[in-house]
Amino acid sequence: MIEKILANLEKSNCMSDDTFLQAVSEVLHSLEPIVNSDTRYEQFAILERLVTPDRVIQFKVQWVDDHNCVHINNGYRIQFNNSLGPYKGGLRFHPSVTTGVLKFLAFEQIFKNSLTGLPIGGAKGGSDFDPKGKSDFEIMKFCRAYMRELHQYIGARVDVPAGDIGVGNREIGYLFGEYKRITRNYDGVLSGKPYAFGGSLMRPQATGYGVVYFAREMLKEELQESLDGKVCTVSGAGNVAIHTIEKLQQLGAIVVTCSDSEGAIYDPHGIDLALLRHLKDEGKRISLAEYKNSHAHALYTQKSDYPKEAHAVWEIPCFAAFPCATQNELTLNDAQKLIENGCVAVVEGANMPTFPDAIELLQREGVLFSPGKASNAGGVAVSEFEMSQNASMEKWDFDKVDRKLDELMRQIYKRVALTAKEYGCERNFVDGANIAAFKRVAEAMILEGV
Ligand code: NDP
Ligand code: 2IT
Repeated sequence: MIEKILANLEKSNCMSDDTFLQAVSEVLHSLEPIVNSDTRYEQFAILERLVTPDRVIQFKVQWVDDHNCVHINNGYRIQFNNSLGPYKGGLRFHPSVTTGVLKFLAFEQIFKNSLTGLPIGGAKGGSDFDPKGKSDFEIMKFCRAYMRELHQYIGARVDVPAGDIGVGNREIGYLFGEYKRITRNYDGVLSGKPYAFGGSLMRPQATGYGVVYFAREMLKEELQESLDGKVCTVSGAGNVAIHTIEKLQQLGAIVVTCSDSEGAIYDPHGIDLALLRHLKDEGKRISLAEYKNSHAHALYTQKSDYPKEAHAVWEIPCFAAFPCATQNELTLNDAQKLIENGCVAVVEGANMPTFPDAIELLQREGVLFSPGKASNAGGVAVSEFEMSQNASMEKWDFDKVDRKLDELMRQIYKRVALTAKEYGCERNFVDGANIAAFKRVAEAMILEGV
């Protein structure tokens, strides 16, 4: 049955949907031990319905730059599944955005959101707009133009977008401003808002901190190990990477790498986070090569000097590795290097950063591997906390959000580990996550009828 569904999907999806097919294939194969355990799954066509988005919305975004030139971009929102709650998931502004990429992200989001145990469905959106090199005013004008279309499809109880690559606090602020101007509604229609108007404390930190809370729990339970004093490698230099590095450092780990789309830094003394923040502050996006100007001992490697299948970050010996940049950034070759160098855990901060053959190798060699849908769920969880605060007109303090996030990440780890054990695939956190998430969504889909 699984092979038939995949073959049908391949037939009906164009080549640009590669990442979507990759994500679906992983999930469906994980579900093999469970699909025949309940006759209702077939009766209600749960798998076929689960791999088909409820709605793929595409629209034109037209805006004017600082030199009065008119630009047109594609805007999207994919509402994949709302069985567990309002559609929920980020917006990505990056030139690589296509319906295929957003379908994979929205599909993954269904499972991630299910794992949180919170009432949120799965969605994703964005645009092929490239924020790089744009002025603050151009970003604002693009966000307003994007919201002129998007506002028709979202709502605090309908669909609640948030940030992702290229979309942070600043962009969400502009998007919210425009939503309010058009609709006059001051409700929690977006999460990740600036704190000044309805944002939650700790939302900026939540994904990265959550990744580390998950890693801490997994290492403690599986290996009786801690992160204190351990060398860790992180890829990326954006929101998720920076807050992963920050929390790792707070727990005593020595983080020696970071990277962006052009290159990687290896600093054996430990990444200077204040400098990294200075280089990558919203809008500035200065090249990481500049890191060396004040830290001559650090090594900068240009990405273009490397073959496609190798990444400088993953060649550095480490105890644990945290891919936090983008999809498909850790190859089989990289996994081999990590294993050779004695890495004991790979904890995904990004969405699907590890290639399937690399995951298989890591698992076979006994490296603990946590899929992003489990370990990066802290971001969307705190988004839901923000929705909760908005709905009740409350404001929670930092410690309360932090405590709830820590507790939620530990619960996700437990749910995933226990499910893996229950279905005979102990320590396979990919299968554990997919099965646990699926059971909750499938039950809701059955109960709500077709
Ligand atoms: P940011 O835009 O803040 O940072 C993205 C980072 O990844 C940048 O350093 C960027 O480098 C690098 N990057 C982006 N695209 C590529 C590429 N094609 N090749 C190499 N490097 C690339 O995004 P986030 O930190 O928010 O997101 C990072 C990952 O985490 C994504 O996979 C996202 O889906 C996931 N995620 C994000 C959450 C959130 O709350 N923000 C929640 C859960 C997951 P450069 O600046 O040079 O482009
Ligand atoms: O991938 C993700 O989980 C996000 N980009 C965050 C989604 C959200 O709604 O906070």
